[in-house]
Amino acid sequence: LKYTFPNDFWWGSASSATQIEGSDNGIKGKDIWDHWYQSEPNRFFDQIGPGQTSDFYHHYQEDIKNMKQTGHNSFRLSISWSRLIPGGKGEVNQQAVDFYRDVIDQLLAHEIEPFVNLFHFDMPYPLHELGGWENRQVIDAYLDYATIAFELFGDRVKKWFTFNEPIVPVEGGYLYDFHYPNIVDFKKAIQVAYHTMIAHKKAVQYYHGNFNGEIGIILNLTPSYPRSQHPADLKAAHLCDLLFNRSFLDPAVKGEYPKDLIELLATYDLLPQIEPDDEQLIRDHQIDLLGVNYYQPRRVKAKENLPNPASPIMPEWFFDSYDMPGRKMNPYRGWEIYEKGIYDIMVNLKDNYGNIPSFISENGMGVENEERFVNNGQIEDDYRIDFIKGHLKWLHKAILAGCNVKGYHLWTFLDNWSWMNAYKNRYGFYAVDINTQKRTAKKSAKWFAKIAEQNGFN
Ligand code: BGP
Repeated sequence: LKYTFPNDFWWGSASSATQIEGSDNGIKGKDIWDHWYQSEPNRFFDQIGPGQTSDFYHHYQEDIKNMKQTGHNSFRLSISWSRLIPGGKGEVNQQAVDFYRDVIDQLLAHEIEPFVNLFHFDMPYPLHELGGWENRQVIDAYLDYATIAFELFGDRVKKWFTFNEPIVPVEGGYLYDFHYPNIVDFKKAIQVAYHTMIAHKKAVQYYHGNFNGEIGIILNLTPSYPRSQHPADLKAAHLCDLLFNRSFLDPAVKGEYPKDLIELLATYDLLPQIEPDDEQLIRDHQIDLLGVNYYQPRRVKAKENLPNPASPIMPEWFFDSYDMPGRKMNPYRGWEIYEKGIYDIMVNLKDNYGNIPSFISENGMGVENEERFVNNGQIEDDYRIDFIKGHLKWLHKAILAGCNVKGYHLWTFLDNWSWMNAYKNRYGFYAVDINTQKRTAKKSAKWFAKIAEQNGFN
């Protein structure tokens, strides 16, 4: 084979609880998404909510068999905090314990290693009412939840993740308007990001002190490419990288925040409130494993006009985005496709982050109205096969260059509900008819089974 991957390479896919389980199934407390959908359905694409989604809650046995058929040796799920502990803190829901235990056991029985993530955008609503991540007490509630999850499932699960894309609730909820509570307040955004990192560190500290598996974090690393080598463009790309990547990457992997980031925040009076022991906590508890979600890069240039000082401070005060001429776009969803980005990320981790063990924890191609590609009862998603192949070629090149890459997970296994986009963008190896819950393998599922079995492709 032209592209052969290392032995024990992790082939699989990723999911999240809110997006596949169905909030209306089983006993579950409200999270912010249930609340937001119930109070403002018009915000959501086609007014479809998280109530049923792809009903993994009742179909997991079938889905796990299908994962096996699709060549999976690993699969990422998340635990829904508000299913496990419906009030956010306090009583544990035994029905949820039984459900997650059985999901994990079924995965193990099929020789699919469970990668379990604790938080995927789904703050329990009662904790949101206390201020969510703005409130330091919520860190204690998170640590209680993490501890309970480790104790309940830690005998079976050996790969844990504290957060998926922790920058996204910061951006979506406190700067732009695609997550609850959708307010614009840069200072709060920084506090929320900081508290999330403290929660992450406390979970890592507890896990390392009491368990023997590996624990990490999943970050959406978006390379910031400058328009030119002009110093002003380079500076713009650097600031963008500090805010959107290094704000989590550096403390998680190196145990410290970048000095330039601290200076930038200090200049604008944006530094968060900290407590005396935080510095040591951040310094001493590094991750074992880094998940990298990669969809598209950021194209950045120097600001053309100075920001209006009377307007609220935003990341865009420091750089402008631009549409690079000739860039390749996904015609079915509108995001840029730039396969080499995956290589650049991995080389950066090798050169600047101690070559930390890492893997692609999400990469995928969303397609609107994917039914149009049905032929003989199957979605012929050759575009997705090309997309995966293109990225895997660059990942392979990164491995040849010495990068410590352990695996590749597609986003996602089943077509699912996706936050404000609801069911608009389909990403799965399996199509799901949301009325009948019938699952149908796409062409890419069969192709992926083959490359996983061969451990590579030509
Ligand atoms: C990632 C999230 C996933 C998923 C994916 C696709 O950032 O971790 O949860 O939503 O993006 O997003 P979308 O459906 O909006 O295209």
